[in-house]
Amino acid sequence: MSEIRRVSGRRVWDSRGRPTVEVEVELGDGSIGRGIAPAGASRGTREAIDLRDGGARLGGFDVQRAVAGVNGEIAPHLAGREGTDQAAIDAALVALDGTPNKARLGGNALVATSIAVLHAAAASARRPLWAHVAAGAPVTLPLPEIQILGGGAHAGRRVDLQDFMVMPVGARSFAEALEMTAEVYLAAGSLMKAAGKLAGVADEGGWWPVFDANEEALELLTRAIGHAGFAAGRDLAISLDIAASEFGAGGRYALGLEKRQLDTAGMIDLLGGWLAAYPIVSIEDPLAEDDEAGLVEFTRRFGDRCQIIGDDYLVTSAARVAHAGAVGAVNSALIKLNQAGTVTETRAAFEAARAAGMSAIVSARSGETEDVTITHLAVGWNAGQLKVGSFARSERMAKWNEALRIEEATGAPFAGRGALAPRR
Ligand code: 2PG
Ligand code: MG
Repeated sequence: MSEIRRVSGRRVWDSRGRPTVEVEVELGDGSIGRGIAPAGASRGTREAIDLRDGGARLGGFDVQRAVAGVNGEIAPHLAGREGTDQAAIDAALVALDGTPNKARLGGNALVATSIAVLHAAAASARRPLWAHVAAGAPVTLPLPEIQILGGGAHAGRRVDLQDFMVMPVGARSFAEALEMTAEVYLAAGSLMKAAGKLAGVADEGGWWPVFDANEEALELLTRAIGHAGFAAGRDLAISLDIAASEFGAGGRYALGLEKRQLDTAGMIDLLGGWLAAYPIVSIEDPLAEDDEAGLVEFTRRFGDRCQIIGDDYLVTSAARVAHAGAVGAVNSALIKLNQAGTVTETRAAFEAARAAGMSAIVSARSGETEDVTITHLAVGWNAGQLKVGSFARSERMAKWNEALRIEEATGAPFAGRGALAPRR
């Protein structure tokens, strides 16, 4: 009775006010699941491609064709199939699309469908999603990575770097981690306001800074941790997403804010200087996705003391994660559902990271919704880390708050500092 009875797609709206795809799946036993596709702004070139209508209307972002594909092609293709066999459903979706990057039906249509099927199966088993995906294995509450300042493509490129985040490494529980972060978020906002450096909030809810140099953000963040009454490094540490593919290619990096160009060696030295001067425990995409030699060199020099995450470079691909592990390009993998396009492929990338000895961070996108699936995956897969954006706006807070509920319901341990790479 858990065969798929109904699949329906509709257009809903994301946190940037752009159209996105929602899919609802109903099984024969009446269980219903729902999934909504998120959307990135700084994307890796090898990600699954969202199907957008283009043209002048709605900035070209409309998804009528993707929704039509759900209702016209995906629904009849999945009807009658076993809804609890996620791997078979996802394989059927990939085969139906037929392209290597999901461009025909759209990564947005596929990922929303795949998530909806997963939720329906959990409902059919009468289990919360985290428990359904854990399948009896031990779980932990993830160490959160929370944005305080937003930059890069999420804030009009006012600073070059994209995410200035904190990780509450001294917290003993997820609840305490959020409370500590709330103090730092407030402190950062008031320090920036007092200094005349606050321009609003960026796409993921972090403060939008008016700085003259990228390093000012690091100084401010370190000061905000202290101002909130914490020890920088011991209680809360800094995590950066450089998103270097946004301003670098072919071994050249153009820092627009500081009006200077660096080569790969210059970027590595710049970041190495920051690692020495600030309590940084994690750096994502320190070099561009096409700069594998640079990533290998960066990891060789700093991988023994800092988590080095691949996002644009790995694009949640099991094959790319395995390759990166073999060449030593990063020691951690960002895991995003819509980069891969289905739950099964996302899980495979996560398992590849584990097999390569890397840490893993389940991550949201800059365009999000009330969908809280990633919180459940981070807990249920025992990923250890979760990246959702800032500590404001309900598409972010919904995901943090869901983890509070899971922590209360399970009493599961908090992953804490031990979740970070390098794994010892
Ligand atoms: C990233 C994400 C989240 P986007 O680069 O890690 O910050 O951004 O969804 O725009 O790719
Ligand atoms: Mg990133």
